Amino acid sequence: YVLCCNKITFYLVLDDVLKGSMVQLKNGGYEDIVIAINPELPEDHNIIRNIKDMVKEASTYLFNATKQRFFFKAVKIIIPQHWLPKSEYLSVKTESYDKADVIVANPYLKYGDDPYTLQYGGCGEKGRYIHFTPDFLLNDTLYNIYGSRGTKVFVHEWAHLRWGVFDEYNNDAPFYVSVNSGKASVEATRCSADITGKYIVQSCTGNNCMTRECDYDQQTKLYEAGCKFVPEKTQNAPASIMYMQSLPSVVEFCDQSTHNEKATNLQNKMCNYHSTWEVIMNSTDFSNTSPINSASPPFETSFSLLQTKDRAVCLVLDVSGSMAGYNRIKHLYQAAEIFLLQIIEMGSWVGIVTFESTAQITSNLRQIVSENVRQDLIKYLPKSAGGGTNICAGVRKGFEVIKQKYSNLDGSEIVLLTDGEDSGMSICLKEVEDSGSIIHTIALGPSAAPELEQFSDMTGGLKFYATDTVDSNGLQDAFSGISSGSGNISEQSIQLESTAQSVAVKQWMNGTVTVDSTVGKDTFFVVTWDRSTSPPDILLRDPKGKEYRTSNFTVSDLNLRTARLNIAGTAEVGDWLYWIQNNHTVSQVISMIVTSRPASLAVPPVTVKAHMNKDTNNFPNPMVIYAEVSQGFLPVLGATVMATVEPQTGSAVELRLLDDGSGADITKNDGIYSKYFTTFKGNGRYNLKVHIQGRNQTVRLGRRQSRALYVPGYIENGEIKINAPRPEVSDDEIQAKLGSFNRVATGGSFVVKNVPSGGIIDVFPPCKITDLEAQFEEDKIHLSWTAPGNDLDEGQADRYIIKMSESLLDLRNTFEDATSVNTSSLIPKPAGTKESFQFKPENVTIENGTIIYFAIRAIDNASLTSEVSNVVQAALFVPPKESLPDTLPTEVITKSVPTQESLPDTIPTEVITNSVPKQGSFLLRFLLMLSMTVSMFQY
Ligand SMILES: [Ca+2]
Ligand SMILES: [Ca+2]
Repeated sequence: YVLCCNKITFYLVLDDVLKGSMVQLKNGGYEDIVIAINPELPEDHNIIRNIKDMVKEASTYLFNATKQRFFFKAVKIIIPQHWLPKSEYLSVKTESYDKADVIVANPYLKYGDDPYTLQYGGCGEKGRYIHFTPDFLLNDTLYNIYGSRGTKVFVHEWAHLRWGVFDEYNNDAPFYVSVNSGKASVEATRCSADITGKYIVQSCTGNNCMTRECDYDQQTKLYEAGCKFVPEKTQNAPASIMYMQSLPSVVEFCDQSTHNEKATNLQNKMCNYHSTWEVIMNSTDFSNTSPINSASPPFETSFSLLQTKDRAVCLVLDVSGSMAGYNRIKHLYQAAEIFLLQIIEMGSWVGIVTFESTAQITSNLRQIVSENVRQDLIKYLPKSAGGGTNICAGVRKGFEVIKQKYSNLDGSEIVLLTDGEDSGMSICLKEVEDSGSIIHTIALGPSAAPELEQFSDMTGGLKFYATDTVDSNGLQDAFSGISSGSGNISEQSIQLESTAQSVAVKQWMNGTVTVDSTVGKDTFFVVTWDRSTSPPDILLRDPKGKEYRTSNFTVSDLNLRTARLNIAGTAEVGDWLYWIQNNHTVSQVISMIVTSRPASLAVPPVTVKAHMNKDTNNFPNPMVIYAEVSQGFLPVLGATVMATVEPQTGSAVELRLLDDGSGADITKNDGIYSKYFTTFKGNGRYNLKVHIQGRNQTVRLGRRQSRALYVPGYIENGEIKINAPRPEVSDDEIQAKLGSFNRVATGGSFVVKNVPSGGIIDVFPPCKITDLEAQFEEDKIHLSWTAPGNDLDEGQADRYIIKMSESLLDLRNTFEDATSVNTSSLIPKPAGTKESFQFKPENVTIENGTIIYFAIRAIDNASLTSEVSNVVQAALFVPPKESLPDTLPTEVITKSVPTQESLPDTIPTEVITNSVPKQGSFLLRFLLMLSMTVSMFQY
């Protein structure tokens, strides 16, 4: 481990390709940026016009902010299918709403129009998407709040998305104590520290608002609640875009010279107290380009408008001889039947092709307009296997089927399943890449062609891998994961359960599936078994006690071993209990799969997206598993999220993902559940599946991070102009009554390389501690943090090293040289446990203005050491008496109100008290020192 860090070192190896995104960087110009308009938005061409204006303006601003290096060259805008067609609209090819870089959509609960970027990787890792509301794009009065859309906001969000930098403000820790030449002061969390302004609190009665300077809070020793840093509108500080993008003078990112490493913000915490510009300079975008010698971008941004059309899918299914083994052809039938009967959306077009040495069309393209069409289609699913494997023949035949309806392949989808190798696969790679069709691949068993995923990678398709292990439901889950990427969530099928187990003779498989109020239409319970020719004994009981038995289930063909129950109307909300008995003469695997669709257009369903941090991993890099649980863009908190990672060989690994802001999880309570994955069982394909369970009272909704700063107001020519407060939703709304719910989601497949054969030695150190906190307790320091493990966030570390220093950067740069804290009595707890450690710092005189920084590392039993933790500050600060503003002049001002629907009439009243103890007597002063809760930060 290299300790000294004059250059930025990142633990996680960065992805070359943003997941899903197809953005390309050529000679400094970003091309193929996809901005998608949500299919539910009504037709409004001002949205398109304003997107164009925004990106064009942003291009010049970005060009200058990056010192003539980057600009926006070409953008595609996806237009909803229901908007009236126009001749200038091209058709969507491999682009989709789900993979878009920027989405324009209404939130489910309206709580303002803060633009944000969904970002949950580490420093320097790309984000998922930028979300703008239509109001943000249409309402020009919001300029006062966020600054101009193009020149300010889009670049702020792009930096989150593309370069993985973080906000330099912090609504949760807006102030910190700073000492300059022995004098302590409370400062606003900002970058650069050169930005000037005043600390103002406002209170309003009706439309009359009073402002005054902020008091100190005697508890926190910082400014009182409600206090805002209000900047001077006119000033000289050019940085930073990641702090207050709206300030007119701001045209740069904070760099090494302007960076404020003391600010208690996410940028410092996540990026080791490095500036945003240093992180951008460390990106592959930066190293792959050179500055452009011109005063403005060499090209104006060009736009193409793409309109979505009906979904058209062709199943291209391998029926070669090897498909006869391991019951593969039967499992394929069971899984494809689920796709045709339960998953594919109404109105879509579907065809079926089978292939071995040659390919055959078994069903022409047909539109799903009724249950009858679905039932018809399953008759054409293959039931027998034989022959060789010619993947290209299959894909070409699939293209032929699509062309029965469409003149080109643009936007169509192929679901390509194979279990075999095919040396001739490469001959159609180029053809596939240029086709305009999206290829989803399903690799079945250990011998499926290793090149298969190239088809998905080239066309933006999904990738799945299923083993022959019967009780993992791999194929069913793969087919269930192929729902439309159109963003039309109200039509999509949602998987509530997928579980299987081996059941001994006469034994039972019991379980509960919760149907929540956001789903319930088109609900199917599917039971499969793998040996007997008659179904097991099924008893299913709905929440009202109504019972369904085997005889209520439909069994179309006993050889295919599937029993299916479709619940009429909307399924009862609540717990559905099932008992299934194996009545066969030997044990067999029984599975239960439940799918449903949203109950209504008005309420978005709870959805889950799961994925790994990358598709291909080289050992010994660790991987991270993510599950994003949300309802209409709002994060769903408090769910139990279990991930199952199944390798090509060896048994599956189960892990619990957490949203606790420690280990791999960068933000607590953002609905992104994360965990490191290090249990590599060899090379080859792996698949990921997550089970999510929400229980009563544990689920609530939170806010998004990585937003553009909502400016509280400005000081203009000495006059304080406060903006209307940002709209807040009430606690009642935020604590949405979701009740209980169940979800299952597949996270697709990934490939692991370079795992050494034989025994694996320990290569994983404990993970970096990111939530260290410090507190003064009398004359002692109290530190707390979440324990890392032996291997990142798994297991148990061996010991800790804690260091202290009066310099933050010394701790970061030369941790080993700093003063040690005696940790001999400190024994690490298991990963994920809260640690607490108290000690009396030696040789330190603690007086007003004393700041001590702390950092920690963990070491495992193989002497592997974690990275240096976040650096925390313990500051002793007695607020200056003379600044207590008993008699400050107050001024009455008029609110400059942005037109937002849900603005409250009055600002929530802050309780403002001046209960500062007088600092007269020595005794009182002494007590005050002792009781000082020293300001503490986790940044
Ligand atoms: Ca999280
Ligand atoms: Ca280890």
